Amino acid sequence: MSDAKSSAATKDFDAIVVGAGFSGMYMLHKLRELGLSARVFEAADGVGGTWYWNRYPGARCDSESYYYAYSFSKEIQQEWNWSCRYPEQPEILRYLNFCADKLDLRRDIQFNTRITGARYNDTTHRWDIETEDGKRVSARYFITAVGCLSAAQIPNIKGLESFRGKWYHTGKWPHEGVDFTGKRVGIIGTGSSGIQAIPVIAAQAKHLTVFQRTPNYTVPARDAPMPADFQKTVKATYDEITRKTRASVFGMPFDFPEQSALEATPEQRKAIYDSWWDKGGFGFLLSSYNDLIINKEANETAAEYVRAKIRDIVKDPVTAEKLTPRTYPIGTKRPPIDTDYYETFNRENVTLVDIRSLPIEEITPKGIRTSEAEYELDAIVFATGFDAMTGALFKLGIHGKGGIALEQQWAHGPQTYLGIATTGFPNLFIITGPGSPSVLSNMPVSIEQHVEWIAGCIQYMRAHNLDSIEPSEDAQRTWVAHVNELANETLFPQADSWYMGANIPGKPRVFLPYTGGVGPYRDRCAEIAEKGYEGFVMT
Ligand code: FAD
Ligand code: N01
Repeated sequence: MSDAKSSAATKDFDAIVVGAGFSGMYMLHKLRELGLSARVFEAADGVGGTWYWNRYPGARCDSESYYYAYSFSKEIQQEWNWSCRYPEQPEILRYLNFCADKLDLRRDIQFNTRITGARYNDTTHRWDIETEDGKRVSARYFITAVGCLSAAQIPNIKGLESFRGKWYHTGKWPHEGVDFTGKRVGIIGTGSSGIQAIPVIAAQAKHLTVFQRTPNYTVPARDAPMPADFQKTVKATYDEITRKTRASVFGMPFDFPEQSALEATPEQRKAIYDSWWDKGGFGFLLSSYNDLIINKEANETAAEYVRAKIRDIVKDPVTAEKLTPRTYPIGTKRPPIDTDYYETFNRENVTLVDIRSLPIEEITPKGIRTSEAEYELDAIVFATGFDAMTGALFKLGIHGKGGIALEQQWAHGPQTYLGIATTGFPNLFIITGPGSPSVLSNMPVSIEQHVEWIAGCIQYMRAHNLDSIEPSEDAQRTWVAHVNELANETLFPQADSWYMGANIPGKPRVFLPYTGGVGPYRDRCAEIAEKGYEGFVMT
């Protein structure tokens, strides 16, 4: 029997989900399968999450289309056709809308509704949830599907309000698009978003000035139309592809390489790196050698290869040097892939400003002033990223047992068990939370695994007449230590990345995702469930 009932003041559901991207959509589908009353709240006026918001020029995925998709529905897999290797944002948004139609999801999604408060009620043992406009709902299970990269980060630069031109953040791009024809544009940020946007904006704008704080290593994407015979093969072998992604390290259907970069001769290495550079995509880092992310010397061979490519591609040696990353190992910031990124700096209408040595001092009515010069601009694009993994969670205003705020509980870094749950917050489930593989993987694979695990857990609780679940303090402490220990065996902590919280002033420096791999993580979660949710306290 479902808890669903409504009154004038509150509506009660079995489960409330926040967010209608890949995560929230599938979660709703699974909750319905269990026969639960469920409601999804979504701030946007449509489904899609990341692909609803990130409409900047050049936005596309960098996981390949045939596995950057749901795998749970054979019908969806067989009916949907991808046009190319890395589809652009509108195509992925169309796909997610297609899935929402197919699963008839919209009738249980309340759009244009932001959740601003969620309190665990110590008396009713339910979650009391508040929307931005002051409406209240309650639920036994509170499931966050708010996305790891959904809280846009606009740096606090003096004078922004005085700027007379227009400004935009890549993650909140206007739906009607922006025409930069004839405009002088400045872009701040050279992460994945900047690297995708820069070549496209440069081709349109009168002039583009790129304000770069840290140079990035990027590898060509080599996008191409999806050959019909490949599409056919993929459709015929989806089961095998899915099996591989689920057992893999990064949620992609590739075999993990067996050789160390240090076992190869320089000539052999060059041949391997050349071949992956020519194929394009993440294979360069993930399929060439097995030790690039754990051994500094091995890593340096790949880093040096990319540095040489920059020198080859970029004609002006001063610009090439500015674009060359030297201060962190390759792959330790989320690797971008690109289409003509380094080549774009050969254009006459593109200027690169190194704001590490010549910092931005202020935004003026006319443009951006660094310690050296003022750049007159008609538009500024912030490609400055997100308050990753915890930003959107904290904005939910979550308070657990005894009224403790999640933000307070995690003041020194996230404390979770499996990245799914946290002590003191019963029946709160966090999809792709910190301490799970999430952003270190092809995300639909990790999202599906979390959604299915949560659904299995709720089913178990109902079958055993259990009211609440939360991690034991011991299990959580052991998991957090394990996550940190594994991260410290890699080179990841050596970069000032958003994985480390380094992009947000004052954020604790903790490596946020789980580095142990999608397959092993999945097995551990399954084992814990099989042992009656070992490490959890259930009442
Ligand atoms: P999201 O898609 O972020 O959806 C979260 C939703 O929650 C949003 O719609 C948001 O509006 C809503 N929400 C948040 N807070 C509230 C609130 N308080 N109240 C109401 N609603 C709220 N991953 C990959 O694996 N491969 C890729 O190629 C890839 N490309 C990416 C490209 C870009 C530009 C970005 C930004 C990310 C990319 N990612 C990629 C990561 C991507 O975020 C995930 O793949 C996936 O889309 C996440 O889905 P989600 O449903 O968990 O979160
Ligand atoms: O954000 P980022 P993003 N002053 O944080 C700079 C996914 N994604 O939106 O390196 C000046 O990576 C910052 O400089 P620095 C993917 O997971 C995927 O690009 O901190 N500069 C950096 O250059 C990705 O990793 C795709 O020194 C400032 C940039 O802004 C994640 O989303 C596409 C600054 C931010 O880079 C985030 O990517 C897009 C300041 N105050 C996104 N603050 C795909 O291709 C920040 N910067 C799939």
